[in-house]
Amino acid sequence: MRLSHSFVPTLKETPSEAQIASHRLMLRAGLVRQTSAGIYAWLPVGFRVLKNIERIVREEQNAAGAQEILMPTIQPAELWRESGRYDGYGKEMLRIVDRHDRDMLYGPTNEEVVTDLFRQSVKSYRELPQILYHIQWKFRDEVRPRFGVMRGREFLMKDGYSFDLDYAGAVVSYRKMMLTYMRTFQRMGLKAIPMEAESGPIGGDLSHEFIILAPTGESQVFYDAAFEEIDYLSQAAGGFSHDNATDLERFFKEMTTHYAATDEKHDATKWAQVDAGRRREGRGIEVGHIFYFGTQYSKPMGATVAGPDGKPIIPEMGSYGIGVSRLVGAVIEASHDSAGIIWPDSLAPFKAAILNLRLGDAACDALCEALYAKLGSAALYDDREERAGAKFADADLMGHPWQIIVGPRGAAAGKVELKRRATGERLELSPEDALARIGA
Ligand code: 5CA
Repeated sequence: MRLSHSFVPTLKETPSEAQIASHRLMLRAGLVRQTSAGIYAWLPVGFRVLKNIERIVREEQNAAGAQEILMPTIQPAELWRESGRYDGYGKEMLRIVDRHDRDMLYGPTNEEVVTDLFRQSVKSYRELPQILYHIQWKFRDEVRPRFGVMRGREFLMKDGYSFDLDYAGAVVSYRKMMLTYMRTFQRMGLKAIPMEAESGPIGGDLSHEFIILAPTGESQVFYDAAFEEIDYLSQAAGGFSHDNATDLERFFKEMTTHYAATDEKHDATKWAQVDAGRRREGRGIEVGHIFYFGTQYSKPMGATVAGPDGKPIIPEMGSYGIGVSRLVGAVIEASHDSAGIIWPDSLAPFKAAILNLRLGDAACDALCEALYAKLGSAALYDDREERAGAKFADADLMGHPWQIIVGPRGAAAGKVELKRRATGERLELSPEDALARIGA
């Protein structure tokens, strides 16, 4: 993308409405703009990050055998009357009446719709287990939308739903999703910790939140540093496979043996038993939440499959959420400095920025164009008529993992400067070596 002709409205001033770093940085770096309270438009740079998060979530869901579908945002109230949640859900639900006076709603979550899909089509025990997921916009009319996309009213969620024949099967699905989540967050450069949680309006009796540490988190959390030492992606000995119930059991045991709790569930006596050097405490942001709720929806909605003896079986269900749009803010909370965002390589909107420090200088222009031709959509080419200082500041603000800096002296000698945003390290290199180093 050429910055001179792109829709990247960066701000020099700190927007006064933003209370936390990620919200300020998302507005300043031109990732999003608010349309109304808690509702945001995603601009090209923010949209790229959102798509990168989606891609990792999708790859890991698919690898675990979950099947992607796309359910509607608008749902009929009828289904929520069947499950018994329509009246109780309260003011957080956006209720809509259509031209035929039918009660509709903008989905805050999809347990009812997915259970309805399932009961229409799945008839035999032989078809189970199944996990279905989608990545779709939700609406919750939060009392206090705040912190930008972290607590929005409209937000993007990955929500998955599992159907099993019995409790033992449901536990395997639950553990499989838990491992899938740990992998997903690790690929995003995040240390997410699973913590036992209340199940709230989703219901059920087994639930875990996935929490990352950041000073602006909404709850106080406590955990054993042992969680940070585990490599969830490793396939080597000691690693975990989600295709194997024994591995999943060992994994779940590991996740539930080490201490981890939010302030709601904190137990000071157990905490005191954790080795002092391994105690980690701070504010936490919830980036995912999983639930096992048995037949809470399948039973009232009459979803059954025929068992081996022809008798109906009511499937055991769970649901699994990841806050896709919240993660954009959460990652920035976990990874920024006073100059701006520091994107992890896996989520960066652009792998590299090319900074042309002397637009109009024949050597600078030629070198930048050649680099841009090589990098294509992986690069943001800063070809604006701006001072070098402004280009440096914007590149740091936007947080590209790499900056390729092209000035007239270097260009004349066939050299560029390569800067790594995370460490500040700078090297003078040939353009070929710079490209090789960033893996292009
Ligand atoms: N049906 C279940 C799981 S699929 C469910 O809705 N779970 S949830 O309510 O916990 O939401 C899942 C995730 O969505 C949360 O962990 C959080 O990361 C994200 N989320 C929830 N509310 C908001 C919000 N108002 N703004 C941004 N993200 C949110």
